[in-house]
Amino acid sequence: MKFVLLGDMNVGKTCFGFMQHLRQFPGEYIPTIFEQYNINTVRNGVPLDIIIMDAASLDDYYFYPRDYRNTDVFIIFYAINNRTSFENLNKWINEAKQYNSSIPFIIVGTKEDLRSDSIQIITINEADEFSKQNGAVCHILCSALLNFNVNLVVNTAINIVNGEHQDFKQFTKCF
Ligand SMILES: Nc1nc2c(ncn2[C@@H]2O[C@H](COP(=O)(O)OP(=O)(O)OP(=O)(O)O)[C@@H](O)[C@H]2O)c(=O)[nH]1
Ligand SMILES: [Mg+2]
Repeated sequence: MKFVLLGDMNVGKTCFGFMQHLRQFPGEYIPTIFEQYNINTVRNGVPLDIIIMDAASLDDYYFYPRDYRNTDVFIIFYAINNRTSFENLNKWINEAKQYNSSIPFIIVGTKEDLRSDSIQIITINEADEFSKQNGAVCHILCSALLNFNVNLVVNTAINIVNGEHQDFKQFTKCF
């Protein structure tokens, strides 16, 4: 299966990928140009290879050839303390839809650990509503720093590909 991470710079895509891949939160911020994380897991007793693609979100690299071939699910990120990144979700949804409008996508709010001390916070209701209106399959909140819901995002994406029932869990809404 192949999942592609999209979203503004600095929202935490690479930290998310690292937590999946190496179970480790990166010590310093390094803007990404192109990374691919390969994860080998087992699902219902069957080995499953997952590729997570993490591409640059800097506008300068906008024309860097992103490899969307065979994408199963787009995972589109915003940071809960960064309103611009939330407003730019439209841009990333369009990017995914322009490639292929039938590929499902989920919206993920990162840095959930900062909810209590941020002023510009995007509320859960607001983001749930936006995700529902814009055709996301689910909206999930996570924190790579605390390793909270990171696995849930990937498991949800796997479930979507397998057409399995989505559960309503804390900080997760599926539509
Ligand atoms: N508090 C908090 N900070 C985070 C979290 N995830 C990432 N960060 C911080 O956010 C910054 C950006 O993280 P990255 O994962 O590099 O962001 P990115 O989306 O890959 O950025 P680009 O590669 O430039 O597109 C770093 O300073 C991280 O330490 C999180 O869950 N909580
Ligand atoms: Mg990155």
